[in-house]
Amino acid sequence: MERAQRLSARVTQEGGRYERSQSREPRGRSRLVSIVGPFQSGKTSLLEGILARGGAVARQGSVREGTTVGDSSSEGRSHAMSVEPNVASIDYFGDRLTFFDSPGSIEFIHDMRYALPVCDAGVVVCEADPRKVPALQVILRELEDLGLPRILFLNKIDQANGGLRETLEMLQPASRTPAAAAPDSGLGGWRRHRIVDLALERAFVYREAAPSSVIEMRQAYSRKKSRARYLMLEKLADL
Ligand SMILES: Nc1nc2c(ncn2[C@@H]2O[C@H](COP(=O)(O)OP(=O)(O)O)[C@@H](O)[C@H]2O)c(=O)[nH]1
Ligand SMILES: [Mg+2]
Repeated sequence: MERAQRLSARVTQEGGRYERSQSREPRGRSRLVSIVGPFQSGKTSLLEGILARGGAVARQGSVREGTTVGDSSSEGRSHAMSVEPNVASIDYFGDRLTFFDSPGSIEFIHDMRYALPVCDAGVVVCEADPRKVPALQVILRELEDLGLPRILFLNKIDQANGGLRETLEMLQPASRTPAAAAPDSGLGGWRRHRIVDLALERAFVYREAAPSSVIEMRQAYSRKKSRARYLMLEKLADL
């Protein structure tokens, strides 16, 4: 209970800072996020998507066409794979988010190891492919051992056969902690979604291939949100 209250005070303080800075100017905090995952899972492509949606590049590049911001060395381009880390930033609601996309090939795992201890979080790009689960496990262990907050980003859903539940079950052995799906993250489910960020107490609308916009939280919804936020913090405090 006490831990939940302390946690609540901390996220409220952080949330206040967000609310005061909803512009895209970089005047909030800096966060370093590592993009990791098995070889060829789509890390550099994800970085490209983030840069395009975050307004850092006008047009999203493609690994196949050799037009990405990352992998721009001649060696990277000729192999169509990362041979060194790619680092790039976007400004997101007043915070500067810097992404560190490390090569997934096992020969380059040291690049990931050097960076992880100074990262704030990890995005683990994975595929619904059972052959990639052992490699995913190796990478997740590194993050787990450092206690780094992590989210799985399920990529190549255009090639996936099973549903979300089967995919989670298939990926679960790679993670020591239970993997949970973000609500309504089934195909197409996000398209017109309003999302409530319980931790930072703000609501926004997800728009396909465009920056999200912050919206006002309706009064009626606000009470429900307070309850859900309290339950979430209680749960987190028990972990
Ligand atoms: N079908 C499909 N291919 C993808 C997707 N994302 C990336 N790729 C392809 O997968 C290959 C590896 O992508 P890349 O971003 O270099 O992976 P990385 O090694 O993890 O950085 C490239 O040929 C991409 O075009 C996706 O969502 N679907
Ligand atoms: Mg890459």
